[in-house]
Amino acid sequence: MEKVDHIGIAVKNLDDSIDYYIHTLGLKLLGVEKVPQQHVTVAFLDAGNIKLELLEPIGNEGAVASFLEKRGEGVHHIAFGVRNIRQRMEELRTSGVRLLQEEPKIGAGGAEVAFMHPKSSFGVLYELCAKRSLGDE
Ligand code: CMX
Repeated sequence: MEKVDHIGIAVKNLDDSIDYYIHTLGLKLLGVEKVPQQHVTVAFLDAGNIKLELLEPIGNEGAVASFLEKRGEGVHHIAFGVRNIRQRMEELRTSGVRLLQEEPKIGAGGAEVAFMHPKSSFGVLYELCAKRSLGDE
């Protein structure tokens, strides 16, 4: 893994939480984007060395809606930036890590993403995230 790229935080209301992060905590809003493939609208905030990704569910389907229903608002996942996502997925699979998909999916910003099941990662939902600008080697 290269580094932690962002921390995903599930929220019920994006506008209310953005207001808190910008005006109370003083972070800078980088952008807001709908990611229908993941059933979420996301907002990225600049937190210095990493970003925070606020995740508001679109409708009642999808992982974030289910998370909010069962566990309430809070930290949802940690995303590692990787260069060659397919190679990392294969290495993790070989090491016995349970991945949630065979192939990467498209996430926010057009990045290729894949998730590791929290049950094989000591209770943490980890994401692998390959930005287009990093490219696959
Ligand atoms: N972090 C840690 N543990 C989690 C979790 C999370 N975010 N979400 C679920 N779990 C745990 C649950 O607590 C539960 O544990 P117990 O059995 O001990 O109670 C177990 O995982 C199964 O959870 P569940 O509520 O039954 O939920 P599902 O199995 O339906 O889904 C998961 C869990 C991880 C497979 C699903 O959330 C998933 O596929 N996530 C990947 C995609 C995703 O999260 N997309 C949203 C982000 C998109 C983006 O960043 O753009």
